[in-house]
Amino acid sequence: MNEPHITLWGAGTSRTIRPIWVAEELGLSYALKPIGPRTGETRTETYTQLNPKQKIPFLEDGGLQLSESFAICRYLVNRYGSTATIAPPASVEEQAKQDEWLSFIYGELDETSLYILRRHEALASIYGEAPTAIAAAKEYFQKQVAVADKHLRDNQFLVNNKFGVADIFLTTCLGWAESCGIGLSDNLKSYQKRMLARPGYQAAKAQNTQQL
Ligand SMILES: N[C@@H](CCC(=O)N[C@@H](CS)C(=O)NCC(=O)O)C(=O)O
Repeated sequence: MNEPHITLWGAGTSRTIRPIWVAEELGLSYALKPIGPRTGETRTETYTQLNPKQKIPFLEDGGLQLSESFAICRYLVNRYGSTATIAPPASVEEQAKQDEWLSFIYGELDETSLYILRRHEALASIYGEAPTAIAAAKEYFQKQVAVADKHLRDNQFLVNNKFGVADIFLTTCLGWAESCGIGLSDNLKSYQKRMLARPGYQAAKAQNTQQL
């Protein structure tokens, strides 16, 4: 197989680490362009031509150009995954169960809870103060994450008891939640500890926090 020619754009956030973590777990060689949010780097003419959304993360792989952390991670595993690393879903049903978790985590934990918190707490100077929305988002996060918590009482991982993209999304949301002052249950903390101990995560963290 030819050496992949992958470029990942974006570093420094809970979303940018997702594709980096997948790439590290898969043992891919990739070039990282560690541009950061709100630095102006996502708004340059060159980057805007690549990604008119002016957002990170972003992937280039040969002729493929892809935005959205969910789509990038899913693509990398389906394209380069193996049973030795992260296996692509073995069946349509397994893909469906993974998508169920991913949609849930991305929709309910990331966008509906944590991103609301971020916009109206740390980024309130841009998006406005909204104390009621902040309190509701914290409560909503706890209600939703309880579903994953319950599942993880009987399972090591989210899907089919093997590590996958859904675990990467949940783990990044748990860390993000903690940084917003949301407490986690002991069960979620022990799951998080196992995920963060993975060499793939450690390598990704070093890449994601490199000097911009
Ligand atoms: N739905 C997108 C969200 C991407 C996103 O909002 N990224 C933020 C950083 S975490 C960003 O690029 N902000 C750009 C900016 O504000 O300059 C994804 O999951 O990739």
